[in-house]
Amino acid sequence: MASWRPAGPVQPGSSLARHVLDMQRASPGASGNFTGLFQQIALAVKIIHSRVHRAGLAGVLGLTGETNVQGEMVAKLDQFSNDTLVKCAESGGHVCVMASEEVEEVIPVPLEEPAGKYVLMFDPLDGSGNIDVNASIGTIFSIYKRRTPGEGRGTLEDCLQPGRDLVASGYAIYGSSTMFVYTTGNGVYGFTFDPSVGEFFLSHDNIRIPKRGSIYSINEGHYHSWVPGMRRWADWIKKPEEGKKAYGHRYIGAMVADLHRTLLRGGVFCYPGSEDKPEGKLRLLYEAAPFAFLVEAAGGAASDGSQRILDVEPEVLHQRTPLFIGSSEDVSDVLGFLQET
Ligand code: P6P
Repeated sequence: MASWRPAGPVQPGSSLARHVLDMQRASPGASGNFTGLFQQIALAVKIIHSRVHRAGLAGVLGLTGETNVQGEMVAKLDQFSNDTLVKCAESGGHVCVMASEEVEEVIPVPLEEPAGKYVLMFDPLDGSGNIDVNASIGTIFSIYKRRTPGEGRGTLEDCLQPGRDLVASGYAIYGSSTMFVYTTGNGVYGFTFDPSVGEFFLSHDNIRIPKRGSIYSINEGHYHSWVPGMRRWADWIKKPEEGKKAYGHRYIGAMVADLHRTLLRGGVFCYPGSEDKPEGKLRLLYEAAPFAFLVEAAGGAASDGSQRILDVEPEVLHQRTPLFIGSSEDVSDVLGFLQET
């Protein structure tokens, strides 16, 4: 089983705001900008939480009639979540540029706002296909330091950074309760939202992923499109053998939910490429890299099938990548099958 210390009783010292402040104090040279940006992200998540939890009543279900850069129909809640994150983070001088899975180009900071030293990228509402069936969905974010010199507006170059240069990443999951999970690379911490107080409180202290789990998570419906090594692994993982139990299968269809379970319980999540789409479906900058940073910080592994996700150098903003992520031994098993001749 995964290990994390259940936090003690709710108290001011266990709030997300305080935890981030302590993290910032522990990092030499960190400025208040980091804490300020985190508080803006947390505010956006609280607003999205509020809308998600009354989506069925607030007329935000359904589609806007537009399609996003991925060619996917944009749900009203996707659009609302995207706009909320932009509006919360664009002021205060913490970021120099933003980018969103929902928006084709980089999102500039308004000219009337000062440009900061961080880059914020996000998938505002991941798994939005689950909205109308009341299944878990989530928000994923990444924070980098700007790469371009000076203090002006950031550019595409500031966004195209490998995951190993992340300053922080995290996600919110809007499920039976809303949780906020983040890392700065030094431990992974989970906070549960208390709507009666309007704050997140530490509930999962220093999450560690087991070296091996007992659940595999993949959309078996794509089985016949996979490369042979992927099909051999999928056949092997569910077959009991001497010294190896058959793994259980779980697949929620929203990466945040599947990876939250994987982080807490162990096991492996795979979204491989296929013969006609070798790069797969998931986005490197908005989904794979932030989760790879989290899972590696919890002691796990994340690969694109041939290299660490965190070492992949992005060339375009909406680059896709195959993803194999979770317990280190389970990820290693998948790579073994993929690399067999
Ligand atoms: P499929 C949601 O649309 C998403 O981007 C991820 O959150 C999820 O893991 C994946 O796509 C699901 O894709 O092909 O299994 O429906």
